[in-house]
Amino acid sequence: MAPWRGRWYNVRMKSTTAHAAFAALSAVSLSAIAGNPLVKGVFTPDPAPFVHGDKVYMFTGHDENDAKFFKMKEWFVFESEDLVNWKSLGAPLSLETFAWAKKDDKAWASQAVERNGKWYWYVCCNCAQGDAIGVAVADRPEGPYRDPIGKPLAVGASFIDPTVFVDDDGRAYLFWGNKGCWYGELNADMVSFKDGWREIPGFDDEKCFGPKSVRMNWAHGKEEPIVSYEEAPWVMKRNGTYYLSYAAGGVPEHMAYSTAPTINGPWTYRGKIMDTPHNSFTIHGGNIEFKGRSYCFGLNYDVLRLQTSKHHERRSVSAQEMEYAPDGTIPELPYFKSGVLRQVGAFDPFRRVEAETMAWGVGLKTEPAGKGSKEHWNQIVANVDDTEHILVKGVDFGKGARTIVASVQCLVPGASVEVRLDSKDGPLAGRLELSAKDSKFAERRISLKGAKGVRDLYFVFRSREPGGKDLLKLDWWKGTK
Ligand code: FUB
Repeated sequence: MAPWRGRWYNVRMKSTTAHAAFAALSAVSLSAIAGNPLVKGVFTPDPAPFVHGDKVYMFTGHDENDAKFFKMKEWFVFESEDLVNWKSLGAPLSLETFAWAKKDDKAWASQAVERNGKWYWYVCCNCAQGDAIGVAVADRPEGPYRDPIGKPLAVGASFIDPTVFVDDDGRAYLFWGNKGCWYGELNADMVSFKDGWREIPGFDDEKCFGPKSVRMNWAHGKEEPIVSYEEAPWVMKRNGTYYLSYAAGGVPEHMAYSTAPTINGPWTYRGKIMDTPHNSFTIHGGNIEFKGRSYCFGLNYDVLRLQTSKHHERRSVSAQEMEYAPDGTIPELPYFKSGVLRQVGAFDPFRRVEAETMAWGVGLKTEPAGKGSKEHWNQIVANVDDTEHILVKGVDFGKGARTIVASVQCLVPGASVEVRLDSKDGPLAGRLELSAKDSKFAERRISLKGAKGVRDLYFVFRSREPGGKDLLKLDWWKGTK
């Protein structure tokens, strides 16, 4: 762990001012956050979105449920066609994938890219020699991933937060670093450097990375200057201009960006993308173009706020649309808020839909379908308690759906699944009662009434007696006409 982490992060978290600010945000209402955060069943920091065909894959870290500071051991993948309903593909990558990685809590930020049919996932973690960048490769975004080189790709102080960029001419580059931004061109194999790496000159230069700020160092009891570039680089290109966005200004961080006419610079500071949010410590973003619109991904703490007003590093990915100004600059965005993300296209219910595809599912867990299964991408929904629900947004039933067939396993006889429309207390379209004879996974048919047009679809789970826990497991569902 780089020394600044211990110094700044720990000290900040003990600050009563910080606690008071977080406490003020404690009352996040459930219904208010149907869009952001994008994933509710698991804490997911450091999003790295990647557009592939008509889907967005999102590679994230994993803040453990009991994390106080960063407690991160694995990385997740999610997939979406509409940016609002996300399917978990599980956690195909962990510190265990890399024999050389220390098995500690530092599975920090990552990014993956597809090239020539292979998926390359760049991560950072600790190794015996210090901070390391590693790479894993797979044939599919959901894995399985393996370490193709059996050693770190790069090792050095503050070597964290890799971001990979493939230019129009096919040349690929890796950028990374905290308090310094290093980069190097990758060979066509994507797992070695062509010519080593170098630091972006003048990373501490205000022209390059923006104004320096001053922060109170609680440990030293005085204000100290903070360099402008902090960490979390993200490289992209638009209309021939290279954009480098990054977390800036020390912690709590804001998001800023610089542009350059070539991948080798010179970089010119262009401004803030997002100001320091009052409830956040880190900010870690990535930008994509999807179906004709531009998006900025990042994180917030809104799922944590449903549980406690105390600050812990339990973060959740969020996103919002952004529009470039005609001159290519990025107007400053407000912090990621609930409900601001528009669904891109309606959801088709007349196909097998994995139950872990959802816009909402607080309290539910997704887990691999088979215990100890290597097919971690085949997830099911578990940990289902009375009144919890799955929301699938903007489902297009067209002229009408007659039934939903669902693969369900009953764990508590008397549990039921209600199919509701528009809200979790909305019109009841159908109900499935479960009994002791349903104790194995099997397809069950739910007759529907009124499921027509584009509606929000809710699966609401109930127990016979109020407050029942761990009622059932749900694998997939499918509408029929
Ligand atoms: O998630 C752990 C670390 O926090 C990341 O590597 C940084 O970018 C910050 O988000």
